[in-house]
Amino acid sequence: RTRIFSGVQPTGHLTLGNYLGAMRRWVEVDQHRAEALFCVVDLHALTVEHDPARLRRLSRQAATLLLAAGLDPELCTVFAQSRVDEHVRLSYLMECTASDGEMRRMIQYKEKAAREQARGGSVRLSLLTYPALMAADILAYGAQEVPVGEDQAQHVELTRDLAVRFNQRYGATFVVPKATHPAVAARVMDLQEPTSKMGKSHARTAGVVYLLDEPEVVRKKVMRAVTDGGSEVVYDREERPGVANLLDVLAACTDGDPERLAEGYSSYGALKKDTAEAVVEMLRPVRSRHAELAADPSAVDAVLRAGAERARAIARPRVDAAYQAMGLLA
Ligand code: AQP
Repeated sequence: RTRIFSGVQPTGHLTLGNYLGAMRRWVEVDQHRAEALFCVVDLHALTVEHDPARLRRLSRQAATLLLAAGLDPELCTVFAQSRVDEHVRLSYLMECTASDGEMRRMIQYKEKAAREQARGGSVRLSLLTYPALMAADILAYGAQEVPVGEDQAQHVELTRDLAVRFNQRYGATFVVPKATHPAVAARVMDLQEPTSKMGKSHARTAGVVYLLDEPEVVRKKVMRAVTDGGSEVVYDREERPGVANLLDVLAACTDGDPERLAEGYSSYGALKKDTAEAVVEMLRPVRSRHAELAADPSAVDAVLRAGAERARAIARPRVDAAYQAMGLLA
């Protein structure tokens, strides 16, 4: 059976980008067709400035939202990264497989390092080595597929390189994984700045739709989305990124095709209105299920604990094998 691994970082409240780019497919497709593991990657959240109490809250909220969105612990494994030591154990071996130059080339590193510096903070060393931990996350489980948004493609590509290099040098140990992306909305853009991706840790929140935003807030954010010069509704991601983003979101929410949808609109206002309603309707059941689950945090915690145990059992033999293959007295 195909094995799948993916995760979300509790660096902020989960967004429409996380949902359309990743979570929705995990729920609707991946958990049904494969042996799937989904992780709140809380160690990754330590790569940027953080507050311990907030991190704990956001991690619990992210786990609750994964379940609220429809991940079923009977069908898949849901857990927190920090509860399975194998991630960190393998991460060190990945640091010893990767080169410094490879890490420095990562777009996310360059962007986030610049952001941390602009905020006047220092750049944590772990931000540079983040891809080694992410490679460990994936390779520990022998995952063949990694369903992610487009922004993660470069990290998965590096994971593939590390798996191949390790296997060639130390013997066949890892499955070489591949990234999969949704057909539409693989990169949801910020509504106020449609040339950058919608991100949960952005300081300016007006262009970011959070999964737990009230319907009125969602409507307001979508209605105020930046559109482009001109007034014709055409699908052109290069020249008309704002309108294209709305069409992508509407298409994703309604299982439509963005180019075909564009033909049905003669004004930006109508497009925004329909997009806002489609997003509100799509998120409605997630919000209400989240409210139910959040009322009983111990039940969510029990899911995470059982998930971590299952995950550990899958990861341990492969990570042990990697230690031996590298010549450690494992
Ligand atoms: N805008 C997006 N469009 C499509 N997919 C997206 N993903 C994230 N943003 C978009 C996908 O969601 C999954 C989890 O993402 P993450 O937690 O690794 O990253 P993030 O939400 O971008 O959060 P960060 O790192 O805290 O980011 P910034 O600093 O940008 O706000 C992944 O599969 C990701 O591809």
